[in-house]
Amino acid sequence: MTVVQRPWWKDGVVYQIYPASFKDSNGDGIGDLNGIISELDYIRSIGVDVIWICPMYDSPQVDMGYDIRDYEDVYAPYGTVQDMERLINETHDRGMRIILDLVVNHTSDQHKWFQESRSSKDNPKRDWYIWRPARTVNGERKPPNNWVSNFTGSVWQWDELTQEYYLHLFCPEQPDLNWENPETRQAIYKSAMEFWLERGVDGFRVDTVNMYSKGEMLDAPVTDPGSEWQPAGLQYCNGPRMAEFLAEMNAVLEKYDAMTVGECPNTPDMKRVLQYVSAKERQLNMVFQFDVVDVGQGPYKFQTTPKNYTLPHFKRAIARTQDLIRPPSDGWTTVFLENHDQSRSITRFTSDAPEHRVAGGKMLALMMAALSGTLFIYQGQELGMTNFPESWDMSEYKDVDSSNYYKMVAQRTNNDPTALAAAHKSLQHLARDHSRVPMSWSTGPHNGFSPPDAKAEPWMRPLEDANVCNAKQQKTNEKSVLAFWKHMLQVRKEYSDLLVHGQYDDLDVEHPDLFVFSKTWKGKKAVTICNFTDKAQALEFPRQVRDEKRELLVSSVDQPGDGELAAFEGRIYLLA
Ligand code: TEU
Ligand code: CA
Repeated sequence: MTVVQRPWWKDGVVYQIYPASFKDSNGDGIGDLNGIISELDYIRSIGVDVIWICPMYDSPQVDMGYDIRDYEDVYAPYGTVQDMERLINETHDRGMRIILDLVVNHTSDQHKWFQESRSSKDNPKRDWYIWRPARTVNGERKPPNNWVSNFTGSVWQWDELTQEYYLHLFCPEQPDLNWENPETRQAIYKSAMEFWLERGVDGFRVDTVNMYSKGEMLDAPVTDPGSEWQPAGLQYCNGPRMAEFLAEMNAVLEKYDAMTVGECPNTPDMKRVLQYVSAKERQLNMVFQFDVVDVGQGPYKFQTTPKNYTLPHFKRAIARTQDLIRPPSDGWTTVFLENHDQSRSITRFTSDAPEHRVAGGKMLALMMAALSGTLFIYQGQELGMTNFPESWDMSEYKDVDSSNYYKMVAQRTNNDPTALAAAHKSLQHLARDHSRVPMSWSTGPHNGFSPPDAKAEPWMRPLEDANVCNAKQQKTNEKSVLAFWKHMLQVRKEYSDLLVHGQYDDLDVEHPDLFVFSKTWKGKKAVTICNFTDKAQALEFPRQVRDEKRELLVSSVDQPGDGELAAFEGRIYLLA
């Protein structure tokens, strides 16, 4: 089989849509498929090639659709399968492609497979999920191991009816499928993949893809002595049968020329990541590593304070993802700073102070457009949307991840007000909720997310700053973050050899304020320089490129100074 050097998914720019929060067409306060269809021209105008739709499947929404009840149906408030068919066609009509979220590590506990599985020990689908008897420790019933779930508490849920535990790496309402069972795997391919591939989708973002093979499920070492349940991500990710499962899955995907981008948490071993993305291994086209978005996080994601990292930390994380394509690698990589599991990048990595947010948003756009790999933009990022403010109280946080964390802190500290204030503060910085607020479309009622005469309030509170940050106003403002993104995506296309495919080198990893990196491609070279501080900095190039002749390709500010970079200014130079 010949390997295509530039398949469509390498140069493509992907725009991620969170259906609940993108656009509400019928005024029930929840985004929907008709809302997405109505904004396809807007999306196209940004310069995007592919849209990725977060789970729109039938679901009880314990984890916002990552708990799927029926792969072959659509969550009713979002629309119907017919609406999806229309969305697929309308996307294709505009020359774009569409990928869906493939969530097959687990289902909802309301999926009919699980309903059958839990009904009796000898049900034919019993083995489709992961059931284990209890351990007895000092006469007490205990789960089979000590693993902590991604949303706090044990990964094991006791089921009274059949007197066994089942495994759930996420919520108890998200039981893990048993990938060891070949019949289960075939059912997954048919229901979750082929059903939609037959309807024309162009690929999948593959949720928690490295968790399918769980290995021996032994106790994890105690790294959190205050808890009975221990982090075990390094054990349940990247298990022994991953390559085999992915090869099997790929046989289905290749029939449709479908692309895959796999979510790849808990994988510090770069050799492992390289295997997943290597072209000749044929496992996944590319992955989302967590290196960059984990910068500044504590041992448990939220156990930290805002901006608890240095610029060299950030640069080293970027280097780890960029190095995936360094020769002799035949792999591919991704560029992203945001998604529905992350708070906003301007807040995290620059400054969301009113005087800096536009500059910060533009600089990050420039930096991302200059990095190699497939570029992913999350809805609202193109407008420079930021986190919601500290003044919003805990009732505005709707995500199970946030509320479980807050409850855990309350329980562990006996409701200590200082600890709870710290928990609130870290959530204000890192909670998944910040990316899930309604899109700010205009200054109208509900920020234009719902129609003016909507019968219900939006499911999450809209941001208060739509007067300075909304799509309608930015479309006609050439100085807007949106206008700059459009420009950068054009620049990226025009110089795709260097910017999308070039080899990355950090020119001064230890510099605490400036991020300077080069991209090279067959004798051509570009240098990107970004000022990550809120003050002007002298424009000084590292020795490797100091004496080279250079021509300014683009700056993120209107009037770039001669010997100085403005606060949060980025530039790309072409070297002669
Ligand atoms: O996320 C899986 C994941 O590993 C994390 O990013 C997760 O969100 C984090 O541990 C919580 O702090 C995927 C989805 O992107 C996420 O939205 C789902 O909640 C999760 O899988 C379960 O399907
Ligand atoms: Ca709606």
